[in-house]
Amino acid sequence: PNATILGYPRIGPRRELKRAVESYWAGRSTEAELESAAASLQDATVERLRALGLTESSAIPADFALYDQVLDTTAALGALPARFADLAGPGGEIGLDAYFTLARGDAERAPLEMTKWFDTNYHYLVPEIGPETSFAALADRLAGIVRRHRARGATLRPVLVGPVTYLLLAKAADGAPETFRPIDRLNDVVAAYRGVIAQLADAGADWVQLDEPALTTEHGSAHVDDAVLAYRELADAAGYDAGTRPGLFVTTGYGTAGDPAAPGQALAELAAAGVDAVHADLVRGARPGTEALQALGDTRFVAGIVDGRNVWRNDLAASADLLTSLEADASVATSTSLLHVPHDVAAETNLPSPLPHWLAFADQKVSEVLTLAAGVEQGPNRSAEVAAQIQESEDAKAERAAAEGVRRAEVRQRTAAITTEDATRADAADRAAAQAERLSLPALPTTTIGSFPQTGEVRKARAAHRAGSLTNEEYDEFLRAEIKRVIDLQEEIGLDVLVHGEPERNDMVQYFAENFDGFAATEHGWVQSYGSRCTRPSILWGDVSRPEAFTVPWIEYAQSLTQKPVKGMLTGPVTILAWSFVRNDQPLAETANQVALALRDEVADLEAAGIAAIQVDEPALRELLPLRAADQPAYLDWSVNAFRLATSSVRVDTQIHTHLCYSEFGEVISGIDGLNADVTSIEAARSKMEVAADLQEFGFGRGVGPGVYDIHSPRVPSAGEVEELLRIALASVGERQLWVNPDCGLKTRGYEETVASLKNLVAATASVRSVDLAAQ
Ligand code: THG
Ligand code: ZN
Repeated sequence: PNATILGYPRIGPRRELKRAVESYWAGRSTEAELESAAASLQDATVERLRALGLTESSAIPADFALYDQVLDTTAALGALPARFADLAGPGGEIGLDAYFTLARGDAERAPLEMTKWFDTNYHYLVPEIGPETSFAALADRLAGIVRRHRARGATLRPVLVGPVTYLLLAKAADGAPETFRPIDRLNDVVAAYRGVIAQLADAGADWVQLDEPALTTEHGSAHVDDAVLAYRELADAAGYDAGTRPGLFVTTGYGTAGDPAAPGQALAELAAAGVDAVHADLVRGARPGTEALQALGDTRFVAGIVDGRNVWRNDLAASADLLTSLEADASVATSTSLLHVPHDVAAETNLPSPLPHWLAFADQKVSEVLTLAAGVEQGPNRSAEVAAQIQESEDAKAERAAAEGVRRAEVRQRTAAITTEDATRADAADRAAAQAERLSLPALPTTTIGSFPQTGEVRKARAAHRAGSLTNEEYDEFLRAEIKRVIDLQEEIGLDVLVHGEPERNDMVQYFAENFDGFAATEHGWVQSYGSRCTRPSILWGDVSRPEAFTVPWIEYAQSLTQKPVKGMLTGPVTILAWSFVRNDQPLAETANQVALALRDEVADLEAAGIAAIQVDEPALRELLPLRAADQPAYLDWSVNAFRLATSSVRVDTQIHTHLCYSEFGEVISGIDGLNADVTSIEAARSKMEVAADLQEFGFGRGVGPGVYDIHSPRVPSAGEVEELLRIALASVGERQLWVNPDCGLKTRGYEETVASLKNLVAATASVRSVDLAAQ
């Protein structure tokens, strides 16, 4: 087709899929009811996309995972890890319940590991591949979807994760030899893909889309040769019944495939291997060279020019110029799947005007793709309709550039005046000494990350307040009672540094966006984060500032209830950017500095209110790390500096804490060190405290709290287990450096397991203090 999208939001305009799936999990609906709800949503999606103009055959992707597209590919290949072998159906197939067990685990087994999808806030389920993993062509579900829509008059284009990306995203199964790499299984997996493609052809697919975004990463770009081997094999007509091989469409979203110094070369190689259409991301990736485009021959070039990851209206005039400059016969598409954006701007009735005019969510992006494709086809003699669309995009751009709030002199003056001094604190040793005196904490201080369980009661009160049935005063009173309960509970458990529990916050980023100028919140702008879980990212559209202190009253109140220190709790600038839709009209570094200064104001007010410890979380520091090593130092420079800018105004005896999630923190350890926090808590329990050795090797000098229990599971760790982890940590981290805390916030946990776990944490610490530390 001349115009297409790589994928569309799956969750539904009113999160229909989330509701259907969660209701099935809860036993409130049957498998047939779930399938019927999923089918209705698919039908509505196909109807919507046709109404928007995607009417050509195969223009609509069949991308309808119930949980995750990588898990769907695992299912289509029957690649069941040995630890789940009993779940296989009689033909080796992965049925619906097996599929959800892989995603969510069961009483005996942890689920497949979940990890970030490239540099996005989407998370996929990691395939576990070993030398013995069996692969087969088991794409009945996807084939059934294609067949059902064929019967309804639509030929869809089924989507799979491509074989090279599938294996590069996999991890080696437990027990695989040390030297084994999942990509070693390429030949076997390709054989199964051939079978899958044949099944899809049999169901009526003319085209199959194979996503190969891993080719755009630092590591994956070294595997273009593997991709060429794989696609030569997949494209070979001899493997299929005569005339039945569908067109193969390979996409490379998120960056530049292969060698970034020779953009387009990898695409030309894939074309030479027999791939029928190749896609490049022209938003994040480099424009393919003219020679490479010419070398494509009969292979269709698909220009991914409409951003699949932001919410801004496309600059159609600039895009049309770029498409013209390619001097090639290109189809037009999105840069990535539209999975990362909400459905429809038109559903938003409360956005401040004129913001909606500047925005494009998934449905608007479909129209943009169609306009650009029509423009390409028409060449210099544009139709009045295309010309009008381009004019409207120009008008919106001009309106946005001049709009009140987009550029505010007082904010600009402040960022322009930032000095190195502003991001510099006193010597770490002086800070440690002053803070020890002010806080007088025991050795191995115990604390938590910040949030306490968000009970149904808390959520109900928030909803009632939003709906207006709970007055501001009543809501305030409720929150204070909740804070008092959490403080009393921590006193009783015997923790050393307390938190207020964050009952007033919905999401740790949304709450800040709501209290800063320059952000807008959507009503229906949900985006899938993993499985049925969604977030509603705020839109950072203007210059950012903080009109008034907003966390201070809660923290001050909490501190008034106890003699022990209560931590002030803030979300860091990088995480606020990573989990919002950020303006695209200036460098991210500039926006980060504005957010940092807004936070700096809150930090100053917390300190002035007498708060002695302030935590600024940066769980997403690793998330925005560029996919290419060459781009990473510049990123770490501005991101780390923004954190320091937010936190460096404080006195020598005010203790700055930070928290980072995710275990792959080794990749950014120098960045973490650069944050220059006095205390850093990190995830560590699941990796059996391996991070302690990393910290020692790096020479990490300040306070550190490697998590001693995994909050992602309701399991209560015994005091003995926690003691053991603390002893491992003490072997690498000095006793004056070590803090004791769980892996992450407790928001998603229940009270019962939380209290039991924290009591064990405190008991274990007491025992290590009296046995190990006293012995020295
Ligand atoms: N906030 C935001 N992004 C995130 C996280 C977060 N990304 C990474 C990490 N945490 C894991 N992601 C999630 C995303 C959503 C939820 C939990 C973890 C979640 N969502 C509720 C749901 O879908 O039912 C809705 C929450 C709400 O009402 O706001 O529980 O913490 N931005
Ligand atoms: Zn965390």
